[in-house]
Amino acid sequence: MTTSADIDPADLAERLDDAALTGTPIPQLADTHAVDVDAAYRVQQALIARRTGRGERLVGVKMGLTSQAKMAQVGVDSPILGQLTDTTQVTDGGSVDISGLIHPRVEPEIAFLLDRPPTPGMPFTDAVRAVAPALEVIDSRYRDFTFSLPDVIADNTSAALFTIGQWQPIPDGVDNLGVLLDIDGHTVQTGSTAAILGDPRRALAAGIALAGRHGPTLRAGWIFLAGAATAAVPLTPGAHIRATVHGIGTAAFTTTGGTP
Ligand code: OOG
Ligand code: MG
Repeated sequence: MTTSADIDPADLAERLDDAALTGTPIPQLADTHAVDVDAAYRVQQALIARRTGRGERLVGVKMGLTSQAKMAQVGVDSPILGQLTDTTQVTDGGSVDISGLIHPRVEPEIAFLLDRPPTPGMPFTDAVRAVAPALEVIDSRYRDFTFSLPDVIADNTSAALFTIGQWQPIPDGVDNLGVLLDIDGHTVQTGSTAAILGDPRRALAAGIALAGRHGPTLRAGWIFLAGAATAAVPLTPGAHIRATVHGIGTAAFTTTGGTP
């Protein structure tokens, strides 16, 4: 077992990157490396550096594990921050081939559009220009979708794909909006934005704090995903997926591809 002082973030990032590129799951890093939370964010940064080096562009960040439903599903109980790139955004109403993914799941979310680089304590309506319903596809690069807190941070919080619905003006309240996840017209998950740390504005505050400590620097125009309000559901090819956030609208895509 190594200690977190002598792990090589670039080496661990390469393992995770290869797993994603080849669609081949890997053992947890924590099985062989004593990666703590700080070191795990360094691995995530090295992973994103590999991807931006290939031409991907950062377009935002995402919170993970901000609801009890999500924490219980994966057995990790601490909010985490991941990064979103342009090539992983699926157009609202579009279709996406998921055959390269390992064991994808989909979850309904609420997204914020950052109006300026947010700072701790900045009023929500100063930091955020618009809100939108969103879908996130997560795909752990670890075998059996099983991981520790540092593992999932290093793996860019299982981020795979995301879709943002139409941006809307900030409604009077964002803290108790009904959330639905529909697959092929059947509602498979129901929840409320209240499940997201009691109020998704707290997810923004938590994200600002995590970004301040571990990076990246948040920018005007970036997307901020607040984290799923419900548990995630396995994603299969040939499915029509829709998230509804009451009072805000819907976000949807269709999957194609062979069995993942
Ligand atoms: C970790 C990512 C969690 C969310 O919205 O809670 C996440 C995972 O569940 O694999 O994106
Ligand atoms: Mg998510």
